[in-house]
Amino acid sequence: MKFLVINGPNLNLLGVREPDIYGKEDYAALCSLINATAEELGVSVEIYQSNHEGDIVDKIQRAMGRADGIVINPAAYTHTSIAILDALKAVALPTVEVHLSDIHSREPFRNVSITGNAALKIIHGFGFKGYRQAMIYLKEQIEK
Ligand code: CA2
Repeated sequence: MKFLVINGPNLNLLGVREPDIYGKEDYAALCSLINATAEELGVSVEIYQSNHEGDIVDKIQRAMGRADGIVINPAAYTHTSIAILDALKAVALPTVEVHLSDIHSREPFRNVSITGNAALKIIHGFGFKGYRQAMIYLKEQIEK
């Protein structure tokens, strides 16, 4: 089973600023957790990060026939990107959306997830651990 984990804009800056919201650990630590979870679950994983909407759309399109499921944190594009939503719907791969912070208890513009309309589930507010939860849930759904 192969998972694609996609991280959107500015997540590469983790650990640099806003530790009160996103935690103190850096992006490399997040990738380590994702890789360790993949090993624990016996799945293979590709991790992709981009600051560019179109690149994320291209990556989702290329996942068709190559990945069994997607975990995505579209970051700020969560709240704006119909293009990413359409790409996720087009490839129709089981998808779980994850957010480090609790998007419902922040600014009103973060309360709505456009991309989440293509997700089986949205996990938010659990920090890095949310990625592990997302991968476990995704595997369960694919095996169903
Ligand atoms: O909580 C999340 O995971 C978010 O997807 C993170 C996005 C934000 O726009 C979403 O509303 C919620 C922002 C990621 C930016 O990460 C930074 C990390 C360090 C310093 C600055 C930004």
